[in-house]
Amino acid sequence: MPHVVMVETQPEIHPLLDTSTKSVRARGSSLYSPNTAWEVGYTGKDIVVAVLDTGVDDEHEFLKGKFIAGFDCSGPAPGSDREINPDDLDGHGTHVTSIIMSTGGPDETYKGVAPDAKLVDVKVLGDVGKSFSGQLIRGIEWVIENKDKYNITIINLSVGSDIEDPDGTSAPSQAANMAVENGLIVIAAAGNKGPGTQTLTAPSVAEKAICVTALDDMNTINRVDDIITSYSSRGPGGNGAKKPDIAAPGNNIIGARAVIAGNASNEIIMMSGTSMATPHVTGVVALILQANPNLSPSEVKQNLLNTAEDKGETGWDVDYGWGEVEAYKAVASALNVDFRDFDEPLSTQSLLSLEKIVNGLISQLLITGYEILMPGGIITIIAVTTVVVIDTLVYRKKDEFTIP
Ligand SMILES: [Ca+2]
Ligand SMILES: [Ca+2]
Ligand SMILES: [Ca+2]
Ligand SMILES: [Ca+2]
Repeated sequence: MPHVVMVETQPEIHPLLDTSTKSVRARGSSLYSPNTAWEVGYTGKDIVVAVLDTGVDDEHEFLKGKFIAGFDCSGPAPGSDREINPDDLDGHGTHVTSIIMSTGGPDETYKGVAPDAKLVDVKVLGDVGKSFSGQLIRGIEWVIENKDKYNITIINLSVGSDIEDPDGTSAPSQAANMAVENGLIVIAAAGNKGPGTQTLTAPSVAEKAICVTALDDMNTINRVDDIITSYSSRGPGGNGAKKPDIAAPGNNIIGARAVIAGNASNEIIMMSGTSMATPHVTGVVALILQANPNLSPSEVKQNLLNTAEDKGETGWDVDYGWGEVEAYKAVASALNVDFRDFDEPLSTQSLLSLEKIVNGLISQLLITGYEILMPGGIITIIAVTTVVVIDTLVYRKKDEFTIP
């Protein structure tokens, strides 16, 4: 069987996890608040993610209380699979997991995208960071077998194979498709074989997986300057298939640092790669599932792609897929609310729409942070129950309006 390789490059300097979680509009920020997923109440609460990787040092301060179950199929001997809590002697899996669900420790700086999500720790990669695709497949099979027992809904694959698999028909890709057919959402790293085209790796090329390329967020929260990294693998898939699916920050991301052969504490480390981009998308999927647990894997995928922000060439392209992941829009779409982007001041014509969308609790939260100027005073919107529509009603984003 061909080797499975970690998709990770050497770190450079700069951006932080606390920037990238803001860039994807999960965490609140000076730029995007109050229009972020956390601020409308979605933090991935109790969504269970299986991380198939090098194991996870879940005793790390950022990951305490996350562990639900574990499985180790990384051993060399047949029949050595064990249901245990695997140790991470490499560091890759611990870092990846922190991007998904870190609580950030006491000062909460390095929170993951879905800080209330839970972990199933599936070790498919040996401690030297390489293993066989057979073990990856075994890990996927174990998750399928145990998904109901542990309530697993998502698989994060920041691992890839170096096998040629343009059509997504290799054994790992088939296993990824099988997981989706069994109701799981599979998010997989595109690989770090760019910048050439047709460099995607298995199983990210699997038709039903969500294939993620890596962006550099340029150490700014603003998404405008986010750009594809040179190393990120590019599409298309075989026969021009529209792969990758989506892009996310993955360059110079700070996350939890594992301790080799021991218990991790609270240290951090920077890593880069599509391995680090993938868990950003996984975290957003956890937010989506909390918002609407009834969505099927294909509906979640469609939701992600529909709400991604187009980058590069107009429409789908080989670098960004359908664009950069957007947590706030994805959550709003999952809630099926009459979404509008409140970045811009609302016009008077918007009032009827506003009246409509404040009818639901979640919709009310979507407009938190605005103020309505009315004859006789200003109403700060915290949780609206009724909005009276009158011609003279003016509203504004809180703290961004100067009264003449
Ligand atoms: Ca562990
Ligand atoms: Ca360890
Ligand atoms: Ca940026
Ligand atoms: Ca595009």
